[in-house]
Amino acid sequence: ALAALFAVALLPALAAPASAAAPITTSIYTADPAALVAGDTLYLYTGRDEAQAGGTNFVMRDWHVFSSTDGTSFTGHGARLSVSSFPWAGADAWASEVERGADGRYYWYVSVNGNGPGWMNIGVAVGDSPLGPFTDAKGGPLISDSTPNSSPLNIDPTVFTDDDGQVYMYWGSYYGLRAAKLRPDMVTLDGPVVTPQGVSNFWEAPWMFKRNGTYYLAYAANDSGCSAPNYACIRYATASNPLGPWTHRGVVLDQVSSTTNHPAIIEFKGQWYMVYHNAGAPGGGNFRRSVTLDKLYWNADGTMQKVVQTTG
Ligand code: FUB
Repeated sequence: ALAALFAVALLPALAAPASAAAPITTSIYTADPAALVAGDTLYLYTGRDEAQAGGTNFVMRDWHVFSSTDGTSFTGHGARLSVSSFPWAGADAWASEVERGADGRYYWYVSVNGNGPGWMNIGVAVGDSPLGPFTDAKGGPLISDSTPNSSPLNIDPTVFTDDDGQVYMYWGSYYGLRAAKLRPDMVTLDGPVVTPQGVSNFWEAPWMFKRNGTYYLAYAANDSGCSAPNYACIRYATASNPLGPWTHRGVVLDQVSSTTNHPAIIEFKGQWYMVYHNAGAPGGGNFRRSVTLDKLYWNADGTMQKVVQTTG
């Protein structure tokens, strides 16, 4: 259903990027990036688009890892997690994110279709290194349709650890952003699911981070103020508390050549990056997307400059 919503639209000339940044790989189609810095390495965790040319829906079975030591060239490490890693799941390896726990292990939160417990769920796997191997950490969904106050669509987890060690997770779609604290075990909710306030036109794909004491939440929006019908731009909001209330700050990435988009914003070796996806690779499309990245720059007042999409 989500795919159908995004299936057809034309880019208006005004909002279309002049060119698309180079993909991190052209060996496979990749989507929904999450970024993690560990040591001197930038890791990107992505989904894989396997739709045939002209396909009209997502075909996504596993999640892949890429790494870079310079923020420019990436090494592929193959599929490190798949739908079959979760015995309770059945399909749809949608957006994910990896967070390091206080125990030094790496927790990979995923959107995945349940084989019984709900449509889309949040699952979590764990591994001892950024490359895994990863195994199901909970034996069932962390979030499902039966979770009190769950989102209308339980997808797109972003997990953030504050300076005091408290871990938060945000997720959702169809304008249903949700958030909850996680216990130090990284796999159990710590308190109720809440609905953050003040996040204008939230659609999906939240990405949470903190800079200079301010909390930032970037996300895909698809309102007419920033994108053509059925396309997305990336808006962002700031807050002085991790659960809000949030203040909308504007568009940080205009719409791209794919209907969906999904941000990861990270500092690596002193340079900030916007990691996202588009349909720019050869043979690409709305269901054959490619992850790419561009440099992101800050204004003195803590707002983000709109990302310039380059030719890479
Ligand atoms: O890739 C499948 C879904 O499309 C993701 O979960 C959303 O963020 C959007 O990119």
